[in-house]
Amino acid sequence: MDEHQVASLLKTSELFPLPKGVKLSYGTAGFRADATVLESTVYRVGILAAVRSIKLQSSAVGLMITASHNKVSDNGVKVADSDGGMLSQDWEPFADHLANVSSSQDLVSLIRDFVEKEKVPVGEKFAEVWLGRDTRPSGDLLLQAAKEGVASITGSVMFDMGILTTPQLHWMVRARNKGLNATQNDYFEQLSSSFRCLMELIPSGSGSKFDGSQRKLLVDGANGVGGQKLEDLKGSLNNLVIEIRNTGKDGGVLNEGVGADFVQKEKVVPSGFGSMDVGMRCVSLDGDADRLVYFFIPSDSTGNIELLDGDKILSLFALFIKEQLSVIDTERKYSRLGVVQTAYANGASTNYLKNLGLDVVFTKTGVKHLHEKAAQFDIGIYFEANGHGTILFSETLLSWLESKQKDLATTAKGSEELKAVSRLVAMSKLINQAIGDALSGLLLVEVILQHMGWSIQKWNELYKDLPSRQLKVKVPDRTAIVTTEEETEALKPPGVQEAINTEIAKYPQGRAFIRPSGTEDVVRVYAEASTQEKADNLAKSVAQLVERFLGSKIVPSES
Ligand code: 16G
Ligand code: MG
Repeated sequence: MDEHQVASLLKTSELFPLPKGVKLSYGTAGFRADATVLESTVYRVGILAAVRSIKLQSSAVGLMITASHNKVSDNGVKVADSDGGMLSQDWEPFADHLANVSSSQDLVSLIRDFVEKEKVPVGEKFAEVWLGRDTRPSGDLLLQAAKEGVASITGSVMFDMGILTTPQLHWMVRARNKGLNATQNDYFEQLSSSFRCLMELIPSGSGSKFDGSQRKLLVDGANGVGGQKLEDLKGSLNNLVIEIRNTGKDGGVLNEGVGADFVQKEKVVPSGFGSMDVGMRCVSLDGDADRLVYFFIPSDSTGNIELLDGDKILSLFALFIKEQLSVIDTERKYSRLGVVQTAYANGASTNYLKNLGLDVVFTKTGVKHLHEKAAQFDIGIYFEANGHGTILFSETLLSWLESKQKDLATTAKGSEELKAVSRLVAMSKLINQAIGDALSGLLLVEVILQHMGWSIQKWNELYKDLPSRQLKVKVPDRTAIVTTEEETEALKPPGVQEAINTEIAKYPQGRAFIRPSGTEDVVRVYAEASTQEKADNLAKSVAQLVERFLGSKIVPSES
């Protein structure tokens, strides 16, 4: 780093002092804090994104200011790596140091040491950073801070893409680095054209089962960005009527009583929905539209819903893909299909998937872990129960499919084989290959339901969820809990797992685990059992064990 670079960093960092007492961690998916204390962090993430881009030979890197599922004053910032995925995990410690170093001098030394150690050619190559932001008023100020950070690295180029869903920015970064068109219009065009293509491939018998009202989908936009973007996209979709509520434009508050996180955790009807919607197919997005869950209101509802979570979406996708593969690759020579879940996956879903004959593997919580595992298959489907997930197609499989499609188009026009291949190719374009994406996810669900000729109730019957309960426990030090890689068992503190096992053994179909949260200062407890009452009791006794072993208190308001 030359003098000019050092001077630039010293000058700009003075503008963004770190507020006293703030300690942040990149955590599972970026920095999160109240918008009022996040400016200096966002400025520093601007620096991080620029340095990362230079390290990757000036590939585009994304910086996203997000409004995921947290309350309206909370904000988040994260980096999209050059492949469109999450920031490479080996850069997370640098991100942590960068966010927490206090003086400008220390900040500069930290960057200088890192750049030297990692041999990042700062000053020789330029950086390219793509910026996206959420819908909140705080986004403006935070975006300015991000721009200052990027600009403080000599020779940086940046593209401000405005208000976006998080997956849109990830998609754009991926497309840009593949040399493809990467604007919002290109994103919409890819989604709508692959959706239309899949619609055209629906067997005539099933499609016709979808009468007028079945074509209607009610969307809960969490008062975030997703509903607004879907509003822009819906005009170019055929055979689907989309009614969007909670767009945030009618004064509703982001994530307050609405959205995927609320619906999945509380299992109650979100604001804006009610008795007039009984039986209708509904979907909830989260605030930055990187997750989705479906639900319907049963006729005897007293505020409760029937939830179709990430596991059920995954199961629908798996079934559809398996059906297509059975037509084109009977011996499964070319297409290893795998499913990735976490410990939070409902046991009934895992059984269902295994009974389909699928390879089911588990990783720890967090998109980056699931994504990495899914990429090891030819087709890897990953979903967390909370609605984060997508389907990854390997390059090898895609080129095999594309050449097969070409051959069949001349030799076997109109054949079932050609249709199956074409469906898979269109699917790989519809579903976001960079990260889970509520918009592309819901379009795929919709087209598959029409393909099957299924109502949401019929889809829900694939399997019946085992009753479950989640609790959180506030502890003095959540790092005292160390778990196995898949988070299903606690290795530390000594004795806690044995005590948990004793509790589990008391319940038919009992399953429970504890893990430290990666996003909040709590320990999470998950329990499953044959009835809701039993799942509640098991969760409670495991939470009490956490309390006993770690000297803590169960947070009264459960989530
Ligand atoms: C973040 C993760 C999500 C994970 C959740 C767990 C991404 C994009 N998001 O929201 O995958 O399920 O954290 O939170 O990676 P927890 O550690 O507090 O339970
Ligand atoms: Mg989110």
